[in-house]
Amino acid sequence: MDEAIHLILQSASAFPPPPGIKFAYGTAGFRSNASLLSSTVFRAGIVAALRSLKSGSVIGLMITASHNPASDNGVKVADPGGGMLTQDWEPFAEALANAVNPEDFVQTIKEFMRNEGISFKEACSGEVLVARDTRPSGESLLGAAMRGIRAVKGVVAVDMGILTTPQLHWMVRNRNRSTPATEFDYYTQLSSSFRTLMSLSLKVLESEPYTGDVVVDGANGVGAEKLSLLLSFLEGLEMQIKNSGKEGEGGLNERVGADFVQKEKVIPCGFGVGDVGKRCASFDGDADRLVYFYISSLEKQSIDLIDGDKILTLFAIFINQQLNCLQEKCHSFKLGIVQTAYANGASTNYLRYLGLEVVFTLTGVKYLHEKAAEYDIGIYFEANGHGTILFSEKFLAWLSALNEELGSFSTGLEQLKAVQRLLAVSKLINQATGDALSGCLLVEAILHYMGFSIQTWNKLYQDLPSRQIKVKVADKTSIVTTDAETRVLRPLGLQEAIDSEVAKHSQGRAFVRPSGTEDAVRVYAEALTQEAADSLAQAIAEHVHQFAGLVSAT
Ligand code: G16
Repeated sequence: MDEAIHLILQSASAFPPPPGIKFAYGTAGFRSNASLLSSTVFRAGIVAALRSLKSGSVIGLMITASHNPASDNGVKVADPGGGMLTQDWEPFAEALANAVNPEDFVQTIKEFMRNEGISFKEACSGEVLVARDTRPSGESLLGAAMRGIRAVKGVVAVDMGILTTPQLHWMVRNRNRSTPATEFDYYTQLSSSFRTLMSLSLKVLESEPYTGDVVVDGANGVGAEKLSLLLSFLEGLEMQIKNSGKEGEGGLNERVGADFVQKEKVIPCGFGVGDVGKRCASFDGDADRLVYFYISSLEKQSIDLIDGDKILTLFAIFINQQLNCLQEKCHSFKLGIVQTAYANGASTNYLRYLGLEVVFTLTGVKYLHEKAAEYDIGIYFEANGHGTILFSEKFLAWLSALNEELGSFSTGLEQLKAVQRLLAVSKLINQATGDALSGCLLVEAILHYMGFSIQTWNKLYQDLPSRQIKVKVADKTSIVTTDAETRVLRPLGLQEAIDSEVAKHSQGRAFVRPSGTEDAVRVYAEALTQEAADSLAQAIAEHVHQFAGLVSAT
């Protein structure tokens, strides 16, 4: 053991931690300015390698900062099921990232391995798949990750190249299930299940026709290239891709992409007069978020946003319709909807009006995914466009058996079609994590099935006007929240100030929380009019500033 630890320590000396910086395993792993990250990424490699030894499974390590600016980067670990690193391991990942001297570093690893019962093994006992997005800093950080993984005796590091975050999660899940797991397999599975779903659509005579004519904003990130690869498997499907990151198209996430579109509610760069009237979709920098929009006024540069909540609603209606069709056969299966405090109040009301069970978690896919997995079918989405549909093994086994049973009677039966639609959705939608590519194909298939235009979809319910603001404060950790991040515990007095602002507005709702991916405090406000939501958010941002010390507000 001591010799193996000594080898880790030797490799670590090439990646000294930057002095005076404390790293936190936030909402989605470690994130920071890329120039500060090599030691953290090296150490995250060690964490992933130990996770692989402990679980006896393939683990993923993704180098990305997703929606953050191009100068940032980050790293996160994908667990054997393809989901986020188990939360039990986050304190170890943090302690290791922050160990300043060699003694602390060695002690942290030794103690953790002892507590977890992990021992070093012979060659090829563990395996970590490493991928990165298109950030320029990705290549050198990849080197640090590979060194960190390989420093752990018995673990192999495999460079998977440039991928979207959801593609890596999907591959990890599939490798551990011994199902096809290459990038080629990903496109094959998505395209064939999409084609199946389209072939099972109703013949909608009276509603607006499906045109397949979508314009996609690739955020100048990895999603654009991967989408065009996916489309090469789907001959005949028309999608125009903008902001693909090519020379002259602008920077990663810079006034483009899902985060920009959802927060600012304005037309992203690269879109203009030719896109008026069209159905548009935006991915984020690593293609794990998806929102839709259409241009409402070129003059005002405004859009009508179809956010994660409305994508969730579309999915929920569709799934519920199929389940209703199978009602007499499946009363015991449970459908659950998972949202966060950012969900627009109108979406929650609408989902509950449809009779669906809606529950809430903290912000972060890691929380939503875990909750959704408790249902037979769990649909989760954050308003910012992160989300997917999870199917339990038990439900899928039941569907497969029913497919065989009904298939032996007749092929045209509506119940059989419902079963086959659900099976196709389970293959199309990424079961490991939210995925803009697979989500986009599912949206397209459902719009086609329902005969909905984007405007019809948008009118399912009317969003309550909302506003989000980022406040830069001296120390975001001075804000401590409770009640699923909807109330502030500290600094004392801030919650009372928020309450008194909210009370001034009819249907007002607001909360603040420190971001887990950016150095900022987020303010969310909802009210009856846009002006009221804007002024409520602004007033609360000023209180945050007074209580926590302002650097800037945007
Ligand atoms: C990550 C997480 C999301 C979360 C978002 C913002 O997204 O995966 O679940 O909603 O960060 O988190 P926060 O408000 O704490 O900054 P992404 O797209 O950046 O990976």
